[in-house]
Amino acid sequence: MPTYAHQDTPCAQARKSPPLKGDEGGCASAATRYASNYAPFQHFAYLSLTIICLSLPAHATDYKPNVLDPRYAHTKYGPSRGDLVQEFEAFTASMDGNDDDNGDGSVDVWGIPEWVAYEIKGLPIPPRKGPGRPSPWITDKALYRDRVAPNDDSYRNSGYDRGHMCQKLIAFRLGEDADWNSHTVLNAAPQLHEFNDGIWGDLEDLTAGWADEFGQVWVICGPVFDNKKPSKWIGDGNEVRVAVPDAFFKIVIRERGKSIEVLAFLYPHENLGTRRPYNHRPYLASVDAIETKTGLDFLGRLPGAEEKRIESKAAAALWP
Ligand SMILES: [Ca+2]
Ligand SMILES: [Ca+2]
Ligand SMILES: [Ca+2]
Ligand SMILES: [Ca+2]
Repeated sequence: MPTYAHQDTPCAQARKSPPLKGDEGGCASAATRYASNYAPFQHFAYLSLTIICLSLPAHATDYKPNVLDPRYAHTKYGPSRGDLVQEFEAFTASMDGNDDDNGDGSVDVWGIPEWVAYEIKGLPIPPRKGPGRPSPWITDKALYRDRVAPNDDSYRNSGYDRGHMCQKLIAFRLGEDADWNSHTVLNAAPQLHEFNDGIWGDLEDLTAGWADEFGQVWVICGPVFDNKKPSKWIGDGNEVRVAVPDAFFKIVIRERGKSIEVLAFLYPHENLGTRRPYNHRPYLASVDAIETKTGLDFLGRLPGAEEKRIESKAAAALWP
């Protein structure tokens, strides 16, 4: 089973992430606390903070408090490894790092998560609409400084949506702060608007509905690149480049007694229609196919024979 470090805030986690250089902070809330505790310096601190805030670029949206809920096991069904793993209340994200994903001997940095995993618990009255969203999207300051994560600038005017891997409304099930914190580039990948607002959004709604019907489901989703090598990028000038996926996968798991049932989907990143109802059946895939394309390993907690059996076949139909 994966053992991911727990932390209180994304900032704290960023400081712990081993591949990164030392982070001297960057949490505005910490600076604010400091200022209010030292009265003689308060005026000076306030002025300084004002100057700092005025000179901050437009990407300075900050996280809200990220309090992890121990009732959730977002990575219960994998993947069994992660790059730069950060836990959020509503999901766990693994940002792609400075590694060589396609094994060609040179480092590649995608600017997006390799996977995002989350548990969705069913609700008797699911939310239909969440609160307002931050603009611009949040970045991780340490990862941004190391040019591993983009900020919102890379997406702006790129022609692509900031596609949520864990949907805003699904995150909102855990509250307003969880909803807010879902607007992080660690939970985003460039998506065509027709794809994001179309078949991808429809599957998100279906997935939330399955959680309500079956009590809980687990989701793992992320990008797929042909030959594990991105061919399209966004990000101009000095902006951090962000790879545009060729396809997206989503694996949905539900528990039935001691076993599990799985629906695995693989969608080409295209306009697959803009009207409901969508036909998701042609995109059902085997977990094996997704593991081959991504190099990730899912469902590692199952006994070997069962893992093999479940992963080898695509489901014949969606759940009712
Ligand atoms: Ca990687
Ligand atoms: Ca990489
Ligand atoms: Ca490479
Ligand atoms: Ca597996």
